[in-house]
Amino acid sequence: MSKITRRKAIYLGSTALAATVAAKTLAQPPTLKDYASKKGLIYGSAGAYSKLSQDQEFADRFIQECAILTPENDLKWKHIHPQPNQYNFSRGDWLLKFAQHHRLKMRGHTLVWHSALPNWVKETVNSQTAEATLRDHINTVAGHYRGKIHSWDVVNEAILVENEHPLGLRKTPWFEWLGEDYIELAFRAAAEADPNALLFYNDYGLDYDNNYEEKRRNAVLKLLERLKAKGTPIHGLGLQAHLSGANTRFNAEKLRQFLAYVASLDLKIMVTELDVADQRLPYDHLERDQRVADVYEMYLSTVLDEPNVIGVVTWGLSDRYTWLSGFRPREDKKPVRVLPLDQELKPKLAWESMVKVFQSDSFVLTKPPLIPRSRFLSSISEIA
Ligand code: 9MR
Repeated sequence: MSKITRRKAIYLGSTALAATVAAKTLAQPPTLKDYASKKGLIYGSAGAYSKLSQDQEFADRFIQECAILTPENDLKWKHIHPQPNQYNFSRGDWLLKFAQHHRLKMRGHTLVWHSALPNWVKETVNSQTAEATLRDHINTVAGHYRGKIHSWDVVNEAILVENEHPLGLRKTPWFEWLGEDYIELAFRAAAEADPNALLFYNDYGLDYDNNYEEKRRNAVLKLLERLKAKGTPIHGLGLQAHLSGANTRFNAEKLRQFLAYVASLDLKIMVTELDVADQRLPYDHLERDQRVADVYEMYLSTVLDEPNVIGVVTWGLSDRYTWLSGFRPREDKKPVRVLPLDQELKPKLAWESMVKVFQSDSFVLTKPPLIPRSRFLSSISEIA
């Protein structure tokens, strides 16, 4: 409510309603999206149709905290393209309306992934039909949401170094049918279908200082370099950032260098799926929340130092709904505490850490000097 309207409400304050509305508006404290936007960043969360449409209290909180929504599952192949000639946009459309109505932007997740594929894909597609199938899907889905999507995760998780491909590529069905070109093809098709969306490559396991993630970072960089060299319409790298509170192998300088290289390819960066698993952390809430919060702070203060980073999306907003409850449960079977808000939708220390980083001037947006490329990137043969 603007100042004038607020004053008017108090002046007309004979009605209890006006007073209540004014008090409520005045009492509304800033939220993550407000702190982020003061730094020129966008903050949001993944959310599912099944939760946002059923849980009003959660949906209300979601729109207070978030400026962008990523459909957690509802745009994946399995849900949106359940049969070869059948598309189901109902849940995606509901989420888009919800976002638009509450002035949130929407991300698109995801056009090409090896997972969440409906059975018909593996049963009926072959190397002769794969290109047409992929093009049809991208044209139809990205075309349906043309002009409405902030950024698409066009290709998700195309790197898997243990597959021992010389370039570190994952042997997904699309790769088996079309070779590496499926990636470029997907970006070109997405650019045609929605010329206004930012087009992202999205992947996990790029965060920690160990050999495995070092190989993954190298493979991702090389992939991005090849795509850029071919003039592929790609605009950014999505860092999923599924972190772990128990992992101590964090090296701010290495991660910062990696991001500087990505930025030097003229790519934006977005944290797309941030959460901090609490397996192997103490049960005690204070201790656990503190460690989880420290990881949020450590990670974000490093990543937000890179000026090409445009936003942060957490993979869920509240511990009430998180994939980690099922996929990374605690050993003691107690509820996980991995997101900014607790199950009651109250801010936790993780929320405070995020605010602290968004408010901080310590990331002063200066690029560190790049170390020579030869020292940073291992040779192609070292990737696999
Ligand atoms: O959180 C998502 C979970 O509900 C789904 O069952 C799963 C399979 O579709 O995908 C989860 O989200 C994943 C995301 O789409 C890609 N990066 C990893 C995420 C966590 O597994």
